[in-house]
Amino acid sequence: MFKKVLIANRGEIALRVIRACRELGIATVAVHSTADANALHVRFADEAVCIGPPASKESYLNVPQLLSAAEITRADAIHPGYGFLSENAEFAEVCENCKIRFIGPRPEMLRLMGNKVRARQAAREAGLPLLPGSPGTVKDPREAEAFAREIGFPVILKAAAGGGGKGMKIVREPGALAQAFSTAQAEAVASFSNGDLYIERYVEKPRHIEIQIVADEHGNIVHLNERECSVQRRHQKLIEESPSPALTPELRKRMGEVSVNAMRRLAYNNVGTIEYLLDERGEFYFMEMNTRIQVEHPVTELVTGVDLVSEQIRLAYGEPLRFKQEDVQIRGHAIECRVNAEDPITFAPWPGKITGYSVPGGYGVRVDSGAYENYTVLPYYDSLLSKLIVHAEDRATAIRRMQRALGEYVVEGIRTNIPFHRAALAEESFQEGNYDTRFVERLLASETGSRRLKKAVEETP
Ligand code: MV4
Repeated sequence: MFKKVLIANRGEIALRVIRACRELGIATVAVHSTADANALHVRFADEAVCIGPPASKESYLNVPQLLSAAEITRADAIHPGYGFLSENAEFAEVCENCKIRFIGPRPEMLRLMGNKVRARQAAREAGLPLLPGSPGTVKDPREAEAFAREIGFPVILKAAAGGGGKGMKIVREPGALAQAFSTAQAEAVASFSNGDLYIERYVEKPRHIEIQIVADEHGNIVHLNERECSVQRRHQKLIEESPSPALTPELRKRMGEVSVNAMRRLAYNNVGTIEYLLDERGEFYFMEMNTRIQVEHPVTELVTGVDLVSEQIRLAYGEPLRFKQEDVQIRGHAIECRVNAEDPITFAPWPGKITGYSVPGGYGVRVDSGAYENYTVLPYYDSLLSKLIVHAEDRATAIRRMQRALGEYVVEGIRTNIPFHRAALAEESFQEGNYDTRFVERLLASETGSRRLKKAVEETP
């Protein structure tokens, strides 16, 4: 097994990786910016190296600094966590060239899935269902219009280098195509320095369902069922759950099987997630693939009993998967609420010092967080403060447990979105499991939703 792993990340995911390493008997190296000197991942790791000033570009994204830190500490592997360099093919390549194992898929897999047009082509060749759309990039509005007439309106223009909704434009009629094309292209150039666009049929009220994959270096591939991630705002997930209330056992089996078959054809390795859109008719379509451990991995861990981070590290070392598809079962239900340091109504980031802090606990409650009393939430990084995850025998019990846990959570000195989560869990559509990607938008626009949210803000001490 690896002797020493450097964690090229911060916050709760750095802690999560350190914990897995400790249980595997692997020494750990934390890296941190000057602003993160007091962070928990720095304290919990065996060693820590300061890699630069607060700005991510100069620290957590600073490849030469990270490699120097790995070399002086003699780390034999780097775990990138999520975000930052986790899906950066060049970084993964540089690690391998320096004889440091990158804990993740091979660089070419990161490169393939990083380009949404190439990923879409690879997915089709691997047998995954796609929405009708352009087979490659569309050069100009004229070509886009030709495809749109073939597909039928509404259509959506997406950036080849995109993901996360940037450079995306919905087009409802032929007359709006030219303008949408130039706006999407300009956005894509500004965000990714790549203006390539492709076009697809637009699905009005999709659910976001993703399948978790684990694959070893010996051709064994298993799926760990789905996560339902439809509760999002501006492409930021807020609540995830597993299993999805939208899937029948038959659909779950089918989505799992086509995903595994596709990953076999691509010779995928390590952990990964295939994102699908599920339409109102129960048809699913490949959207994109994430080649990293994801924020919401704990819901899968709780219902399958698989320690995904530990498994990921073993897989990167070359160990075979220790279970088969038949061994994977669904035990109960898990829900995750992302607790962000932000205003619960405007969603504006709210960094600052946490003056009072008490975390929920008890049966079936897990909190993954780098926060503690007197910790200062920094303005330089994302606003995720904590992941509150519950596990119960069924969905109704899990919802009640989450409501109980949210009620126990005390965070003083800053604002958090805990009141938003209380309002969301109280929604009938959430409780019935009858929601889609427009859920948050509807909650905020509705009389009962906004009233509940205001009340939850007042009731949160
Ligand atoms: C779509 C779509 C509807 N139809 N594609 C959003 C982010 C990017 N990964 C893809 N996204 C979407 N693609 C077609 N053909 C709707 C979305 C979408 C969405 C998807 C998943 C979760 C939340 C979403 C919120 C708005 C739009």
